Amino acid sequence: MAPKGQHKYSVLLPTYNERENLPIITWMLVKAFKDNELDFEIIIIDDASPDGTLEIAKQLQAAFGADRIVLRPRAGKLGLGTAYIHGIEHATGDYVFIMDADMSHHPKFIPDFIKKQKEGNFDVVTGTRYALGGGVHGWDLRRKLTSRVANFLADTLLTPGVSDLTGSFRLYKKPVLEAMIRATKSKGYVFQMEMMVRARQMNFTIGEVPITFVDRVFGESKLGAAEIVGYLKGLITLAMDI
Ligand SMILES: Nc1nc2c(ncn2[C@@H]2O[C@H](COP(=O)(O)OP(=O)(O)O)[C@@H](O)[C@H]2O)c(=O)[nH]1
Ligand SMILES: *[C@@H]1O[C@H](CO)[C@@H](O)[C@H](O)[C@H]1NC(C)=O
Ligand SMILES: [Mg+2]
Repeated sequence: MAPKGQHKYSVLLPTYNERENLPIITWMLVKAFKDNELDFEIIIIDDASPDGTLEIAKQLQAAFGADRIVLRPRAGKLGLGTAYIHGIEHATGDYVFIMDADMSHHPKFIPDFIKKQKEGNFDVVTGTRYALGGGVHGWDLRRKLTSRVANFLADTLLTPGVSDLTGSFRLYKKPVLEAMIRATKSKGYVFQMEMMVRARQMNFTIGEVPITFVDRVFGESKLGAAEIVGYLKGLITLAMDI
């Protein structure tokens, strides 16, 4: 158990059809926190995945305890933005990690985020694939281009002062995340990006750590043509709004 007076970290883990990935990422997260003697909880927000992810989540809760694994399921696929809002409502940590459940965001970087946050008492620490030695592995050319173009467009239109705007592996002070969420209007894939734009507008301090992003091994990406069109629409709306 973590020593008294220490911080507590809540991890928001949105899942949609992640039954193969969820046990691995959960186990690695538990290990990362325990090895570093940190207090934590993992909040799984499953959107009624047809592959039975929630059943797996319940088994993990039985194995690791209800204080460590918190289940916040919803009745349908309602999207990522609202999943974070739903998840944080019951978070008990004073710091919050947001990451993907598909192993693209590796729990081994958790201590790097925490170290960086402490270094500058940053409000937000963001993982970056595009600076400081970060990288992307396992993506085909099309996916790499999509990501680069999305980042370039966002960077040019929004000038947020963060090098990896479309990435989503981040650590927040909980009240800061709540304030950012309150200021954010979009709901889909643009949500994370708008949050960073709002963070800058509110003068929150942002630290960056290099991460490597590895493409998912199990399951499929939920980023299809509809999401890309939605992203572009959201980006333009956001650019006109700031
Ligand atoms: N709860 C919930 N999770 C989602 C939804 N869409 C995607 N996810 C999860 O969000 C994370 C990122 O999704 P992913 O498909 O890997 O996006 P990509 O990495 O951009 O291809 C994964 O953990 C997904 O399971 C959704 O509508 N609801
Ligand atoms: C952020 O900082 C700028 C420059 O110092 C200042 O003009 C602005 O009012 C600040 N914004 C907020 C929300 O504090
Ligand atoms: Mg993914």
